[in-house]
Amino acid sequence: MKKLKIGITCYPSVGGSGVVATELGKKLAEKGHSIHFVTTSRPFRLDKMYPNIFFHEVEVNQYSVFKHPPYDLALASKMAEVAKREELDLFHVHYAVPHAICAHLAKQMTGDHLKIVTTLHGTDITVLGHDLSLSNMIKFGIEASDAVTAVSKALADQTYELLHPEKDIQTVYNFIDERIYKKKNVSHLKAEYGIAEDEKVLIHVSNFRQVKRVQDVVKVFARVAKEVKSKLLLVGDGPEMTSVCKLVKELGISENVLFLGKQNHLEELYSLSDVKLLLSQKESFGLVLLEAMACGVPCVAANIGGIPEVVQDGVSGYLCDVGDISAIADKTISLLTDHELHERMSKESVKIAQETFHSAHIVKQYETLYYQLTESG
Ligand code: GMT
Repeated sequence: MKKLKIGITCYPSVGGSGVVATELGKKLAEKGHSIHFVTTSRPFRLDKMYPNIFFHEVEVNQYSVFKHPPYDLALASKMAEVAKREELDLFHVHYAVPHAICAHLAKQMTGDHLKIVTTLHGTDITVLGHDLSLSNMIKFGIEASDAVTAVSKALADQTYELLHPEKDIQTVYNFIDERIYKKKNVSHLKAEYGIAEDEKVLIHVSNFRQVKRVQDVVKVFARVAKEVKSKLLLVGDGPEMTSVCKLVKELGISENVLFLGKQNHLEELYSLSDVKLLLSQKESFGLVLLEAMACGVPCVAANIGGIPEVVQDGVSGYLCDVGDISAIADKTISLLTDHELHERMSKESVKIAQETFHSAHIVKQYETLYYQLTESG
C-alpha cells in the first residue's frame, strides 16, 4: 500500500484529545506514513525526534484592528500552505470547531483531492453543541468532512440527537501506547511519597474543571479513609483546585491527600495505585481510565457518556450514579478490602485494555478509513 502524507491538527496543550492525536501521529509514522502536525505549539507528547514526523507552527499575530487574534484564519492558511507544499493526501483534525471548519477552508484553497477526517472528542458536542451561536457551525463542520469519527458510541449518538447530521459517524475508540502504560516496579515511590506499605492508594487524574466533580472524589475518599488505611493522589491542576483544597481541609483529611500537580509519567503513579476514581458529570470516553486499566488499576467511575464502554460494571470496576457519594464509597471500600475481587478486576482491566483498545487495532481502523477516502477520491 502507498504510504500516505497526513496532516494532523489538534489542541497541542495537555488534554486527552491532544494526547490521542499525537499518539496516533507517532504510531502512523512508525508505520511509514509522513505526519505533519499543524498546531500553535509543538504537541507536548512529541518530546523527542521522530523520523517521518514534522511540526509546522501556526503563528497567530495580534493586530490592533482585531479585537481577538484570528486563530482560525491563521490556522486555515497554514493548513493550506502545508497541504500544498507537502502534497498532503488528507488532514485528520481533532474537534469540529474550529478545526473541521479550518480544514474545510484549507481544502477550498488547496483542491478537492485533500480529504478531511474529523474526530469528535466530546466538548465540541456535549458543551458547544448546546450553544445556539455555534451548533449550526459544528453541524456544518461535520457535514463538510469526508469522514467523521467519535471516540465512543455514546458520543456518536449524542451528536445525532443534538445536531441531526446526515453524515455517518463511525466510532473509533481511543487507545494508549501499551509499551508505556503497563504495571512497573515502583516500590521506592511509595516510601518517597510517605505512603506506608500497608496503605491503599486511590488516584484521580484530571484538569480539575467543574465537569470532573473533583469535590466528589474528595468526599468519597473522606468516607473510605474512615474504613481503610489509605492515601489519595490528586494529579493535575485547573479551575476547581482552590475549592478542592478548601474541602480537603474542612474534611480534616489534609494528611492523607497528596496534591501532585501536573505530572508526565502517569504510568508510575498508576503502578502504585489500587483504585482509580473518575466521577465526572460528562465524559465522552475517559482516556485516563484506559491508562489506569492498562496498568492494572480497577476504576470506580460515573455511569455516564462513554464511560460504560470503557469500564465494565462488576467486571473490570464499578459504575455508579453521578454524585451518589455513599454508593461510590461503598463500592470503593469493597474493592480495597476484598483482595480476590481486586485481583480479578485488575486482571480484567489489563485484558480489556489490551484486547478491546489495543493500539494496533485502533490505528488500523483509522488507516483503513484513510485508504478508503484517498482511493475513492
Ligand atoms: O476532559 C477534558 O476536559 C479534556 C478533553 C479534551 O479535549 O482533551 O477530553 C475529551 O477528549 C478525551 C479524548 O478523546 C476523552 O477521553 C474525554 O472523555 C473528553 N472529555 C469530555 O468528554 C469531558
